[in-house]
Amino acid sequence: MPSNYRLTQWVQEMARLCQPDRIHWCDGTKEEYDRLMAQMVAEGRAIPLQKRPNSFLFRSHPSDVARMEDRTFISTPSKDDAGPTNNWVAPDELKAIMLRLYEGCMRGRTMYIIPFSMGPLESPMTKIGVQITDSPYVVCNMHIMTRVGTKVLRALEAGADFVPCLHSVGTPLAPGQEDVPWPCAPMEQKYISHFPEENLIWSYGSGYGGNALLGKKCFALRIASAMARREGWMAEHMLILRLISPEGHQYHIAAAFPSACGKTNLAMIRPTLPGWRAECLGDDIAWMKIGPDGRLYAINPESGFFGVAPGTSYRTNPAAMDTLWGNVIFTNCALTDDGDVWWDRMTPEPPPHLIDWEGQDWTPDRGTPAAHPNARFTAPTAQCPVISPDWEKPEGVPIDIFIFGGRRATMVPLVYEAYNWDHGVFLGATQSSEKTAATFGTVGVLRRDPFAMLPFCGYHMGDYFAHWLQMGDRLGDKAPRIFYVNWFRKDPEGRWLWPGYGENSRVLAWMCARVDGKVGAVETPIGLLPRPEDLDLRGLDMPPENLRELLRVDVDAWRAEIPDIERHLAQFGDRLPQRLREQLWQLQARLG
Ligand code: GTP
Ligand code: SPV
Ligand code: MN
Repeated sequence: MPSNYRLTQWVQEMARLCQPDRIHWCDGTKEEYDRLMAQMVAEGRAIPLQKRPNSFLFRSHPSDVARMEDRTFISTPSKDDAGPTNNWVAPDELKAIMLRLYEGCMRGRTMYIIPFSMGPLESPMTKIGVQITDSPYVVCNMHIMTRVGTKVLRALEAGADFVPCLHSVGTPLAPGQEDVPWPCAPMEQKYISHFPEENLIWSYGSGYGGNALLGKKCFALRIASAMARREGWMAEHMLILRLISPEGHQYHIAAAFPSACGKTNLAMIRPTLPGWRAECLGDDIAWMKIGPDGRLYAINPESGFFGVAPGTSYRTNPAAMDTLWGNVIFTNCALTDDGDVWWDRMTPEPPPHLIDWEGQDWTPDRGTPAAHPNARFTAPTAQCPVISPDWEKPEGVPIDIFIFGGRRATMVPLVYEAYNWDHGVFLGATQSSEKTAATFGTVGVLRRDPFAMLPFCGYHMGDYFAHWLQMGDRLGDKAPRIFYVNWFRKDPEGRWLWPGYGENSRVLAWMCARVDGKVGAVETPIGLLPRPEDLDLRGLDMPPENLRELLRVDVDAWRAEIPDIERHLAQFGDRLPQRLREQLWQLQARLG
């Protein structure tokens, strides 16, 4: 037990509350990981994969398959400070409800204490957390996703501050009671709660992903975004990528797309444009701070990928496929007869027989997905073959380009550039996307997801917009350029208009040429678009009418979109910055 008074007090208090049978302080070693995995295999919770070294398949309870936005709370003393886009319950009330749930919730189980750091310990941007959990699955995932262990404990002993993260699957065991493979609580007892003014996280009832791996969305986005606003930096739902031109020039790109809208794929892009190369720095979260030279520097606070499995293949994302050679935790993927995992579109043809994510026999004629649409892999970042040698650089990398985007089958062009920072912030603030399986609920419904942070902003979204404007003011002419993309346009038959994946490098190259002032752009009501000849499409077999459609600005459709944008912005009331209201008026004026 470490000699950090606040930490030992907190752990003792939580142990009295949750009443576990045992307490285990995690040291982050491979031995610890192996022991927990062996135990979970013996208990029938994990299936070791014959075909992949040190890799395991887990199947969750069918009710516990994704983040649960309805059960996620930002609990600030005043409802106003959580804003209209967050669920809110007063801290005292929420704590009273949750204390009743936590009481005795770890009976029959082990309480694991996980000291972890978000970011490399040497980085001035790094922050420390301590997660308490009763799920060994969560411990093993945290080993991969964060930096766990004694080094962090030493930092805590030296007095480092930490974010306390309490987690329980909410399924105590009576003496002699047999456990289930994936314990979790019923929906109405699930709570993913944040107390931003105390830098505190309490999660109860779910064992899945962002609900349970508290370093990720809960800490590195919701709590960190609130810290970042107070301290003048940024915590964003963004991948980080280094693109290298044939001349050897480096461009650093950070892109915010909503969940399951292409961050991991873009982060690991294999450019199809001859001579261009790319290195991955992060695939989900960026922490950014203004450096001594006035530019914006980004680090990736994570050390693993918690990636969407379906759709990942050697055709679409070879780097991800090669990352997954071993040391991987798979959740809700299908199992092949020879002891490997499979998911939809992994190979051109499905295997003739599988065990699906619910443990049932599956053959292609079943017509159901073999893996859950939100099936995921947890894999060490360091295993990515295109990881940048600078991915753990303490000071981060200087960002040149921000990209926003989403999944829009119609209307939104392939790419356009913002006229200026304020316009770029307006594009982020009005970002829209069709919903995916990453969050529990209906797939395909269009919604506004500002900066891809709708489920992740730990304070009032109107204040968050103001923070973006203020960061732009501080960055001045060193601010990154801002672009908007849509890889997901479809034709009336439902086929993709744009090939996507590696071919997206053609769009990125245009952005780099814009940054260098080497290429012009067409002024349109919505922003600056490339002319068809500005995109390098050599070697791409695409009908010219597709390109015309991808670069068309449908003024009538955009006019029809205005009332929705107005309604969206109106919900922020007097916390909507006037500068964004002016951007809306300017857009209306340009649309005529
Ligand atoms: P989170 O981990 O939930 O934050 O998701 P993400 O933003 O990292 O999304 P990811 O890269 O995992 O992509 C999600 C799905 O979109 C996968 O099935 C991908 O195959 C698919 N996808 C990604 N990029 C493209 C693209 O350029 N075109 C098309 N058509 N599909 C894409
Ligand atoms: C997302 O939904 O944006 C994810 C997956 O990255 S989870 O960690 O479950 O939130
Ligand atoms: Mn994400």
